[in-house]
Amino acid sequence: MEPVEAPAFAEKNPIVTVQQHILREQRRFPGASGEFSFLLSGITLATKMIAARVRRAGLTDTFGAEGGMNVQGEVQQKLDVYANQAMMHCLAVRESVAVLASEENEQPQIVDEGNPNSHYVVVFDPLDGSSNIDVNVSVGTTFSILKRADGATPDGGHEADVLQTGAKQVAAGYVMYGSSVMLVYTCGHGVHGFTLDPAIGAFVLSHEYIRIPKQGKYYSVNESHFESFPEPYQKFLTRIRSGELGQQYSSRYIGSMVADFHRTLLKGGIFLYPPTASNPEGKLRLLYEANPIAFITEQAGGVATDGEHRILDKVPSSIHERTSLVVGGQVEAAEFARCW
Ligand code: AHM
Ligand code: MG
Repeated sequence: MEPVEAPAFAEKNPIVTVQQHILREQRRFPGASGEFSFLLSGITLATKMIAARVRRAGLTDTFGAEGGMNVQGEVQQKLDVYANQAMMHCLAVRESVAVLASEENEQPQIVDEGNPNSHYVVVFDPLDGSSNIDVNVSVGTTFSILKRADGATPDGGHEADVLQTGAKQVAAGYVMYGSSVMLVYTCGHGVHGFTLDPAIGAFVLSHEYIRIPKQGKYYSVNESHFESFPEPYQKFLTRIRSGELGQQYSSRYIGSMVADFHRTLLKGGIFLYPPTASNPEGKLRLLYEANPIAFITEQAGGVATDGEHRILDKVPSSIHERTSLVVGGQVEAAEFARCW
């Protein structure tokens, strides 16, 4: 084998880590200081810590419930607690972070009280789908990054900082702890995916400029609630099952939003969590589940609504507010809209 010069090797085998990618993205913004990439490195560090724990879950007595309830009255899983602590810790030490809000905390947390250099608000679900942990099913972390709201003060303006529409997100993403660990994010310039290379401990660019296919083969919904779905959802599901969209669709439902969405993003189709009898507003949370997914969906060329309205335009009134969610490719979304 011919010896390869170092620069030539780098050109032929360009490894781009998520940090390099963010720095590259940042150059688009004149005056960017690097603080945003440092913030993102808090998320990559925390999610690598979570990934390591998830991988060893059965070995380290971290399966099962912690015993406590979170703010929504659900039993907290041990890994939920760990994931929340990892995210809170890794982000709180980033100077640029002003406010942190988590599914696991009732109130947003103010970081580094009053620091004028803190511009960012990070809202996240540290471990979504955690009821799946005990059976080794994929789970994920979702996050949404906002700039502090105009006029918000360091001493108590934090509700206004968090309660912004999804259209104001400056970046959003998720990490999926699946057969491999993947980070998918957008800063508003396309959607990019990075796979964690366990050999080097870095997220490496593996999916650049992801586009959701115009039409896919799968629909994804918890059909056990079919009878209580509003009529347009029933009509749509009946049509999609009967081949009226010009092809036979298959059903796929994991019950872990990040995993169900990730498949929809890469393979196309539609994911729905409609209002149901037990969750008349929908089950998923607007700020840290629906908003990041909607931002990614739109950046990938898809459509994200609550059934009737664009998710990113919804004005939140509380931090843990729930919403219905319909995300998918252009063909499925157009057909869904026709069912109203
Ligand atoms: P969680 O935040 O308590 O983990 O719940 C959210 C999860 C989503 O990941 C998933 O889409 C949904 O709950 C599944 O709900 P269901 O079991 O009602 O289908
Ligand atoms: Mg959740």
